[in-house]
Amino acid sequence: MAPSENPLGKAVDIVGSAVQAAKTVVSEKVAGNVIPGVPNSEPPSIEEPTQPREPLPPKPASASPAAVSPTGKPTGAPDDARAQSGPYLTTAQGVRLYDTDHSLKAGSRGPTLMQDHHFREKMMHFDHERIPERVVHARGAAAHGTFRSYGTAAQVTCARFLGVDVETPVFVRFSNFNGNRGSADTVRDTRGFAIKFYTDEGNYDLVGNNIPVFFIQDAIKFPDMTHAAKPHPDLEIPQAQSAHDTFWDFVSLHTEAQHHTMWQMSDRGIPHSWRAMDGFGVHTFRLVNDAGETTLAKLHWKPKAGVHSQLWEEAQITSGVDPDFHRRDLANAIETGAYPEWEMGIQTFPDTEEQMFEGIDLLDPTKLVPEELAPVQPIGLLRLDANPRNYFAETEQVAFHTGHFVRGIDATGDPVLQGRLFSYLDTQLLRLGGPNFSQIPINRPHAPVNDMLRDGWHQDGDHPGVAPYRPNSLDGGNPFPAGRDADAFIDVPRIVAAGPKVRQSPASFEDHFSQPRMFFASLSPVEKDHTIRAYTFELGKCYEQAIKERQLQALANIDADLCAGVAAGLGLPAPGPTQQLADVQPSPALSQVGKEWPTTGRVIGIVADASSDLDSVRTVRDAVFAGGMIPLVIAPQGGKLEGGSGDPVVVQRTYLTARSVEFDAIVLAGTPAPAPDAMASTDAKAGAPSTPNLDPRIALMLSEAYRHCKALGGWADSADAFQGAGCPANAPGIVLAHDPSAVLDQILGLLAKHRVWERFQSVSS
Ligand code: HDE
Repeated sequence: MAPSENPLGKAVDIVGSAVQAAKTVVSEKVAGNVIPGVPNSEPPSIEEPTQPREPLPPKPASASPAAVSPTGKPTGAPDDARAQSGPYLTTAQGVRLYDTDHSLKAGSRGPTLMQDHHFREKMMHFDHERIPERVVHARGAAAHGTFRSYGTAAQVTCARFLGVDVETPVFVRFSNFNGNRGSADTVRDTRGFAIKFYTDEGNYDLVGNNIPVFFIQDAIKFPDMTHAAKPHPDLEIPQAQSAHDTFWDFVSLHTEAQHHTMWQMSDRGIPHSWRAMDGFGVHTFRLVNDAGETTLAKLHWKPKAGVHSQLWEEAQITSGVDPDFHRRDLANAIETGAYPEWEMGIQTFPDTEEQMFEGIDLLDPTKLVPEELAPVQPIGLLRLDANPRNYFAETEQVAFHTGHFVRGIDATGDPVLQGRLFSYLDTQLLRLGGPNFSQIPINRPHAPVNDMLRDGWHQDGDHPGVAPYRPNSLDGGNPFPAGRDADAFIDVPRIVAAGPKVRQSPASFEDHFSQPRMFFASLSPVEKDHTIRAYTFELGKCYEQAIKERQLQALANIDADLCAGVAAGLGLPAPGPTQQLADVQPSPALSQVGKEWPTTGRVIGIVADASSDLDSVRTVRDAVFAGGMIPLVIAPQGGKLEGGSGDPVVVQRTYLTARSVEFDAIVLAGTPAPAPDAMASTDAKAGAPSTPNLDPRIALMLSEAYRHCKALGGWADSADAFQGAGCPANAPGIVLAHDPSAVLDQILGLLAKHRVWERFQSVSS
């Protein structure tokens, strides 16, 4: 394969521009011999550097916000204009300093002098380094990229960024709804999927989730819902989990939450990675075309990698072994050039007075429209290709707002969307310290801004003119309102039905059970098993019987088998339904099992030691890399394995640092004998002692990967390893052959289906 065709092309392209040391790193990476994730663009020296030099260049796979002014003008400034500059340590005022290790004291034994301006400034800044974390979606990470539109939505919207072949820069932040900023990535939760499009008509934010419905039907319930999901207020436990009494107390009473809760209990609540996760705008939006015609639409993101989840045990292990699993996965994929991609799609509906489609109320955010009734039409491709250079400046300070629309896209009366239109601006005032957050570099529009907004905390603009008001003559009348011909935003003049002022929802919002019933009926048997287990686990962690019984009643109104399965696990009787169960058609599109997807970007562990045939290891490693995947060599110790006819093989994980959860598939170059540091009887990670000729940590790794239905394989004498780990060699998804390339071929076939589900019999039907 020519370098330019390599799916990891970026790693190849950057060789020319990086500094010499980074070149070494990249070219080794091209050979598949180095892993992504090194901290900087240049390896450090062992001795502390003493020669003054400019700051190191950033890592090639990262980018910073565009060089535009606070009012959207391109500044032409270099990419690193906002970075630290100069070889010398200075104060914030640019004054060079000769020492930052000692405060200024009256003699070496003190006391410290009040006049120490450097100490005062350093401490003052440190004391104010934190800003309030997001009240929800605090845990997250982000990447830069591009959205290229196909033009297929141009008939229904005049939004220019959705025209034919228009390319728009984006910044995308993924998040967990529930946990604090420091919580683990892989907990059971709803994931945020928020996108800022820097369009040439102004910024458009699409602030969505990986679940197409929401817990509530009215924004006024959001504080209640959030308080219930968060840790209990007395002891602040449990962190980042819904398996506790207050959550189930609320959702079992507030039954409109049942549909969202069901998605969260399904495999969708534990995505394998953000790049294998759907995104949904949730609400119905109103699109407007150039002729002023309107269409209602739901917005979707479909990952090219397919939707893929962790198993529950895998997620729990990952939370401990690598709490940063999702953010690391995203950054590593980008760094290796396996750029994550999603196709954007729309479901469209006629903008009728009732705003209903096939009996589904389009303003009810607890309802989805099955794809079989309204197909998702692809309208563009999102690709993420650069990591942030500074987490705080970009990921923490990015401010999304559901009201950041561009012309051609407008709100509907969905009561949750209406409330969000207030909340997102309000929250930025506290988090980002005032009304000028849109001037923070990551939030700056790339379109000209002339807003007559003035002053306030952190004002970064330097506005000339004397008349920031309209009408004026002193500034020559500037700025002028734009007419329709000058692409002004369109407020759709929709008739608002007259009626009494009331606090109530429409009658159509009262059905809380038919769609969760449809969702459960659409799952494959293995997905049903997982969902039943998840409910059983979560309710099993509640202390109050009344709450369990109440939730069982809600499940009885959804599906008898689901209710019976959970009740059996809880040791409680399964109640019968209290209302007529709806007659529902399954929607096969809701299941994530049974399809095939590209294997690009998947991680394959290769276990080898000094006794292995290293040429076979090189062959497999290079083939994995050439296929756009990430090979990681796992050996007894770090360093390199020498032997055979090629370069030494770089070891990326050791038996001690590796854990099965990191790999989508594992292959063995033989049976790895116990390494010198193996402590079968005392090392908690070692698991139960197995056969004497197998390292116990590899035994644990294989048995976990086996239970998690991962593709496994090996050559040479690796059959012994599987036997020693208790994995039947003839089980589905264990590939044993003499030819390593043949093993890999079969492994890739299995990987395309994500998991070897047929390894175990499902309980559900
Ligand atoms: Fe949010 N939500 N939300 N939300 N939401 C926030 O805004 C809110 C809702 C979502 O990466 C906050 O800047 C209310 C639905 C994401 O920065 C806050 C209601 C959906 C993110 C807020 C909702 C979301 C947020 C907290 C009910 C899916 C993270 C910090 C009316 C369609 C964005 C912030 C990021 C963040 C309020 C409901 C998704 C407090 C009041 C429905 C992905 O303003």
